[in-house]
Amino acid sequence: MSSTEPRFLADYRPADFTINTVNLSIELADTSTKVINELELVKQGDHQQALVLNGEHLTLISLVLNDQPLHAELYQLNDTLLTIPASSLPEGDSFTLIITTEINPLENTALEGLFKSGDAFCTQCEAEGFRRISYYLDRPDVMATFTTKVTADKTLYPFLLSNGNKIDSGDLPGNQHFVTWYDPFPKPCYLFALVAGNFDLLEDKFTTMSGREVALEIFVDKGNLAKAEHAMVSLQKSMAWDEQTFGLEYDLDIYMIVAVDFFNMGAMENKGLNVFNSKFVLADSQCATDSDYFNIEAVIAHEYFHNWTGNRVTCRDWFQLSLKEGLTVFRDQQFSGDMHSSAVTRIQNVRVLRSLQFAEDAGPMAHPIRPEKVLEMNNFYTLTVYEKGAEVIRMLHTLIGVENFRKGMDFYFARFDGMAVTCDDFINAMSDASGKDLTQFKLWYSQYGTPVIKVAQAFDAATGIYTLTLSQQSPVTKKQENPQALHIPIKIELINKDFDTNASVNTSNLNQTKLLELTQDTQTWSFSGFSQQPTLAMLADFSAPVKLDFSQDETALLTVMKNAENSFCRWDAGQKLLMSYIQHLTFDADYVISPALIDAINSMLMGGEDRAFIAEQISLPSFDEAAGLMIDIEPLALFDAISTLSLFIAQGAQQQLLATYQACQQVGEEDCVANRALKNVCLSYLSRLPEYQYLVAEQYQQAANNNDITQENMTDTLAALTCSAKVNLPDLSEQLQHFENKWHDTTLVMDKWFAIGASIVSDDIFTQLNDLLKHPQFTLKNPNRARSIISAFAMNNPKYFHCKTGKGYQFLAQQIAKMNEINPQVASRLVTPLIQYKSFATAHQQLMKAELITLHALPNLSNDLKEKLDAALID
Ligand code: B3K
Ligand code: ZN
Repeated sequence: MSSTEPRFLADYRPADFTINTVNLSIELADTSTKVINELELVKQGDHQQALVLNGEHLTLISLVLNDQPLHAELYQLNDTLLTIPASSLPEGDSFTLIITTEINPLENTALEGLFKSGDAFCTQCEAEGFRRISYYLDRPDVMATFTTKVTADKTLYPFLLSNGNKIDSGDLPGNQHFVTWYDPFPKPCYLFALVAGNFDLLEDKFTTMSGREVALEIFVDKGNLAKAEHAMVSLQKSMAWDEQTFGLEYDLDIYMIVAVDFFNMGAMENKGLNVFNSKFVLADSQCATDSDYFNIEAVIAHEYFHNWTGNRVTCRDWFQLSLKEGLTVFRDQQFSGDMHSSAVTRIQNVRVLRSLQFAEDAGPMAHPIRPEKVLEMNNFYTLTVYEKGAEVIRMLHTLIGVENFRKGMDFYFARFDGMAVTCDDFINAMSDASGKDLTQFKLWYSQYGTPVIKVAQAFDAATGIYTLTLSQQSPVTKKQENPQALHIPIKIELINKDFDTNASVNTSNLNQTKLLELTQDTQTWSFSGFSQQPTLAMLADFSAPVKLDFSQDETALLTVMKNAENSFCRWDAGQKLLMSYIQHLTFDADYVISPALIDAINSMLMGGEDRAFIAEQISLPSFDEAAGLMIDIEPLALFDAISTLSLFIAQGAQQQLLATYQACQQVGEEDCVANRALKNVCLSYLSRLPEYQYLVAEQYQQAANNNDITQENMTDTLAALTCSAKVNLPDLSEQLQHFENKWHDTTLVMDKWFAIGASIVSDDIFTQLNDLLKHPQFTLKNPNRARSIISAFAMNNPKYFHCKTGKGYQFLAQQIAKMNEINPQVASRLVTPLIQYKSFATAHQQLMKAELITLHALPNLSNDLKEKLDAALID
């Protein structure tokens, strides 16, 4: 339907017309919803351009221009545009246009625009979904005030919601009723929302720092009220945090969140009316895991923070997406770090970056955080724009310091409130606030790929001078022939203690922490006062999203693990050590692992760190994290290497793993999340040894099948089930049966059940997958459910996804082909593991590529998939 021509950042032009006010009247009906859209338009400047409005999947009923019907010969209509030539427009700069259209929400399985989620109506307009509701200037720099009247059946849809404040409501004949909303803040149409349904409502309030009372309302499916408490508390915490940290206060009298089951992504920050995937709202300890709780809090915060970074100040065009997303992810990460352990939060963010974003940045869809060419905008809600975008903001924060950063935020809002701006505008505000020249820093917005930093060290014993030389290289490719040196903050720690003797090697007897600013291709720094060579801990706090070309021997890594003050460096050194074994074992399955590793694991387990941190320390790099550090990956050898290492640790450290498992079980409510995290990592090791597998069964019983229901816990249940599935333990099928019987009515928990089913490490997996697809509760129309089988298999079952027959790749491609017809956006996300085929060894590459070619030949190939397949299959 949409244009098949890409758009370019360089082609940005301001709009020829703008819209001041929008008066919408929407009469809801399943297959024929009527939309009356009254616009006040103003010509921008002196020109004779046509008015060109976007519109897709709309049935046009009528057009009225300045109160006169506009007849068909006076405009042009095609599948994506409504064009009113200048000759048909009235004299003068301002005019009104009333557009009446009809749409079919029930048929809308793409879940963009207005659609049905179960029995409720809801909308998703970002990026370009409003054009599926009415003809409009669907671009973020056109900002209007919206008045929205929603009409629907009173029994089926007692709640009729839209943005802003409720200004009118009433009953109508035929059991219909209406509510009218007015949003005083001008906004782009991507922030428009409408919801209609029959919900349970959780109400609370928040008093802002200036003393205004804001009504907080969370709408959930009937029967789920108790599960919304955590979301409500998270919202209140987010509101308080943004006031304390950035002085940002909420602006409307009401903040509403609606949880729906059918949603393409996590949530959406529509002004005053967030729509959420129910996965990021509903929780109680019986049915949600600790990471569900964490994620709910983070996503609630993220959407709330958008009210300022995104809504009050928005993007000039979609190429600037990271302006709001990178910044808002940075803000939610800081918030999570403040609410929980900042060290563990940072580690978890870095794991995501290294395992998924680095792969994206090395694959065919690699793009700068501000892309320059886009065919389907929805393809650019990426780990690069979000997570690397947040790293770029974090680097800025590191370079100018917390106070200047705050000052820069104040400048940004003072200058741009109510406007649609660019990433450069943001950086300029930061530069003005700090007095720092950020010209070179801006290259992070236009260059793509993960830079590699090469590290060289020298030590002169005679002078006690330690010299560090760093060189940077961004990828050189056809798309990026001559990458420039970036401005990279590199935090280092020079450790002055010997691992073995604990003797000081520095006259001051303190570790030295430095912030180096790498701005050239190669740069050297010298540090004096050492009696022997210090040990280098690179990239404290992971100060930049880069890869290191730096090999450190076991002794140096053990020194960093033990003596670095920076917790990230302590963790990272341990991961490097583990990774070096994984690498050796991938190339040589008989490689002999040093028993020193067991000592290291034992001392981590007995170390004084907090238990959530220890859990991160002893967790092996995931398949994807390890793959990200390799080339020509032999996936099966890598899978076996990780399994071998895991078994080696389980055997060698079993006593301490068991002791830790038991110790964590005995702790009460205090730090229960950290205790469960560590306990369950121990269990995953122990489950590899037959003599401890009874622990898995015991834990499942206690957590999922307990006489005392208050003792039941989803984190522990799922951890036990995951062990059963990974090791394919004999109890697995009984446990899965029990779980299904217990939870068949709870959608979100059944998603977990499907995901476990898809990740069983068993030669029967393809039969199992087909059975799951035929399960009465399976449907590709619900994105969570679709992902619970398809993504869970492709992401969590590497042994069979990469099996050498190619069946795993074929399974994924077949599901994508079906999904292309139902929901192109979800189909396009699912294709990620296949388009990264070039990182794998030749035999796998060929099998994956064959599937991509088949997909490329599909009839009705969506733009979403086409853009990725074209990129993947070029040359
Ligand atoms: N802004 C939305 C994402 C919209 C995705 C459109 N395909 C949610 C968020 O980032 O907060
Ligand atoms: Zn966002």
